[in-house]
Amino acid sequence: MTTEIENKKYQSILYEMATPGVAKIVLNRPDALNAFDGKMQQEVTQALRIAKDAAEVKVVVITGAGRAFCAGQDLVASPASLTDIENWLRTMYRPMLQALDTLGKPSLAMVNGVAAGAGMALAIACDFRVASTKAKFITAFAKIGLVPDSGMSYNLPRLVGVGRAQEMLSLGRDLTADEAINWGLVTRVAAPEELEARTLEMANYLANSPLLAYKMTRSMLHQSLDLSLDEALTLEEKNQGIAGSSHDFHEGIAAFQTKRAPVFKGE
Ligand code: LHQ
Repeated sequence: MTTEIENKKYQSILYEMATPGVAKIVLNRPDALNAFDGKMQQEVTQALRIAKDAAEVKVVVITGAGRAFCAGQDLVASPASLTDIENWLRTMYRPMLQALDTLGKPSLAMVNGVAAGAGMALAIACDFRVASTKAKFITAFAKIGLVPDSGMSYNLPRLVGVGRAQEMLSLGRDLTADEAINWGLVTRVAAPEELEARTLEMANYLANSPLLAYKMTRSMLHQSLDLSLDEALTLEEKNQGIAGSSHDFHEGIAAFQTKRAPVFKGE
């Protein structure tokens, strides 16, 4: 497998196959709570692009090494990030967020500990989040005089609503895992020792699901808030036409009629 060869190129992450079909990206600067040092954003971007093109990868899981998921921008080791933030965001974060958005495969954040600032932004840019009971969600930006970035102003209100997003961003409201699940910010909460198993359970379910339909569904949901009902109905008709002529639809019908489990191909 290419995994070991790839790992030699990485300094701030690990990239490996967790199970057949499921690639895992580990943010790997545990001494700095996996804070983004520039290199890390570039390596995550690179790993996401590799995962996108790899036929054997159906789902991507992102997690952190050690006790944290990610503490956001490294506020010590990357002076350039503090002198020209606009350029830093454009060159370091934008490619990573766009690589995630155009992955074309389900992404899961396995939130093992604190997710702060751009680290929380990365977690909420993933399609799903499984959080350890030790996880904490901290927007952090306002505490250092900043506005939300890395897609947080876009993704947070979509997940929790504008009022709650405002509360987290402007009133410094941090969330525990239990609060996050009540707010709809995470999909599942697991004990730390069960986190990986619960995450892989969900990842494996997705890996065996009709991934063409997944991809179109995700795109439809992302567009939905900006469409009129008429436009949404048109998009549904068009995409259902495509899904309805897919291998997976015919397989789904055949499996139902013969009372067996479907075997989807994502085609
Ligand atoms: C860190 C960091 C860190 C370096 C912990 N950097 N070392 C984009 C573009 C450009 C500019 C700015 O921002 C952005 C987007 C953003 O992400 S803004 C938000 C940046 N992040 C933060 O403001 C969070 C800062 N960290 C914290 O508030 C705390 O560390 C949290 C709440 C995450 C965890 O607290 P504790 O569990 O109490 O851990 P700790 O504070 O003791 O940290 C452990 C170590 O990790 C410590 O180092 P040390 O050598 O003393 O053991 C920290 O300095 C280091 N660390 N976050 N972002």
